[in-house]
Amino acid sequence: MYTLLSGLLRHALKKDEYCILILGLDNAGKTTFLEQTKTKFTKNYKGMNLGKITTTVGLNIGKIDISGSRLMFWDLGGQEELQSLWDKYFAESHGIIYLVDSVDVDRIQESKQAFDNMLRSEALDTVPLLVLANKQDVLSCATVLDIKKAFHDSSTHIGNRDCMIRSVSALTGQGVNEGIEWMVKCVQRNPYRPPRQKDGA
Ligand SMILES: Nc1nc2c(ncn2[C@@H]2O[C@H](COP(=O)(O)OP(=O)(O)OP(=O)(O)O)[C@@H](O)[C@H]2O)c(=O)[nH]1
Ligand SMILES: [Mg+2]
Repeated sequence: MYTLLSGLLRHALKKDEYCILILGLDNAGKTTFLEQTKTKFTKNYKGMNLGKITTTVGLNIGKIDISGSRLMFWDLGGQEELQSLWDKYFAESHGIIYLVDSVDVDRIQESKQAFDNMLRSEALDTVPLLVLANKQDVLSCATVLDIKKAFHDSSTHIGNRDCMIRSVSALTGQGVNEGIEWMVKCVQRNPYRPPRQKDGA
């Protein structure tokens, strides 16, 4: 009886867990986005000062619970020499959040190139993609439409997976909730990448 009850309890406490990679060039705002996400979705979370985040050399990990699921985030460093490490994480990922620095218009093509390289990996087939035009709090930034145009011919690699581009400010938090809520719906309905089962604690 005890074994049955404890087994049922363990089952009830299990959570579907999805791994979301946060990618983009260095300085795009990935770590700021992760910290903002944790702040918004974790009660009483006291994270680091968003204005004091420095470049990521390895990776940052974070988790939130949302809509009955757990999202595990892996925020990888975006510097050129670190981009070759991204594909080590592709096979285990359920979703990609790709940040573009809308202020640094000189690097938008470089960002598109890194995006296309990433999409060439078959390990990412069927994985939902959320492209975020970040730093929209800065008046002089490129608009979502500008970024859409710049990334237009990448659509040939996208196929029929869920894909969305939207504006965000990781610093002020504008658009962060909507982006995360979109992503959780996509990973939950994607039949090709079932979740991992983890203890809910
Ligand atoms: N104005 C503005 N600045 C931002 C925003 N998001 C990030 N930043 C700034 O951009 C700089 C880089 O942010 P990070 O979060 O470290 O960027 P990253 O993509 O993690 O960079 P790497 O770790 O080097 O790959 C920091 O000075 C942030 O404060 C934003 O939405 N608006
Ligand atoms: Mg970083």
